[in-house]
Amino acid sequence: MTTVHAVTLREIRLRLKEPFRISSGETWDRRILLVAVAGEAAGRQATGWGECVAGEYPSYGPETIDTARWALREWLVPRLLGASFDDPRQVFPRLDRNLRGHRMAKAALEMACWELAARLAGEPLARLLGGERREVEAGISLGIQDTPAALAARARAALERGYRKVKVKIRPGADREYLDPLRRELGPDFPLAVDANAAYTPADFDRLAAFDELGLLMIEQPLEGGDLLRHARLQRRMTTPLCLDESITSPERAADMIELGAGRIVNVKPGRVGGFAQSLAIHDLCRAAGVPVWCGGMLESGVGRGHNVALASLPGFTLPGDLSPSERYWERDVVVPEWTMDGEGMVAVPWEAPGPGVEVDEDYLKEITAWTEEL
Ligand code: OSB
Ligand code: MG
Repeated sequence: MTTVHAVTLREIRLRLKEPFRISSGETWDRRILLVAVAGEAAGRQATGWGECVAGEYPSYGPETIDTARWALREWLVPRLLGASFDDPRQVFPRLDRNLRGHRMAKAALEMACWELAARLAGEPLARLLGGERREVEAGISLGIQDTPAALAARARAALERGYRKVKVKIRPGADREYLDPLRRELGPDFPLAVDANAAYTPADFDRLAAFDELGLLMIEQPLEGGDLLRHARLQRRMTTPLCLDESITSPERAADMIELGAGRIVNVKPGRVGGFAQSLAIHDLCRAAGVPVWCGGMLESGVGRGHNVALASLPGFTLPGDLSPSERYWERDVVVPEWTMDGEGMVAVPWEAPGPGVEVDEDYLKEITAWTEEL
């Protein structure tokens, strides 16, 4: 049994190596909310870390780092302080009962509890989650570039670095003019995906349907997150699989997607769905239905990346994840060792050390901390 003694919220500032542009806006200086949960089991003490994936503005989803801080301090952390659990699966229901939304805030706390439980048990996080793979395939997510030639050059460099998939951000006005030359650059067979972050509407259906000519691995979230009906209509017109990201906020939404035919692939981001228990439920139901899943990213620091890598080691994660190594994002990451990728686009899943297999560099963290709050 694990007992939670204290929770510390902390905001760090971490500048990306370069701005990341998607249809709804640009990010450069990341404000990242970290959660540290201190607890004990059988007389042993440990700390589990969690990372909240909410951004600064409510453009990807309704939460922000500031709403997450509020929700954690006022409602979520009080539900766990002094409480005990036998299994980290019990944490999400406790956070979710009569408390709607705020899934990114819930996820940060819940995943910290899983990490805590793994550290206290001396087990790798991947094993606690039911993972099997020793290494996971990585893809790169490329932001919208200034010119098609710049995008083609970035994609070629990624292919040469070993990445197993290239995903490019698109929006109306920056799609085919970028994608046609890109497909020629990468050749017809290289796994190429696009992500619109909900920038299209049914008025664009003819244009989107013609994307079938590009031989894409998938089209991620072309329409509004809440709009499963129109995704289903678009999917019926296309052979390219649609993949849903923003739409899938719970296992129930994943089941709806499958039943409605609103998509054929799910991007699982544990931070978006409320944590690991919810992610495992989505993984299990998609696997039972023969729907492939893969692990998405939210420009996480090494803390969140460790959780994503552990999750991606589950057997249903059959497509390369947005799991770039630390060097793709940061001059210096907050964990030791940093996350690396080999020349074949594989990221090793830590199976030797307890927890995520990396340690937070607390001295560096202090240097980049904007505030902390101990609860
Ligand atoms: O839609 O997958 C997305 C980053 C921020 C917000 C939304 C998304 C993304 C990414 C980044 O695609 C993937 C990564 O972390 O490398
Ligand atoms: Mg996406």
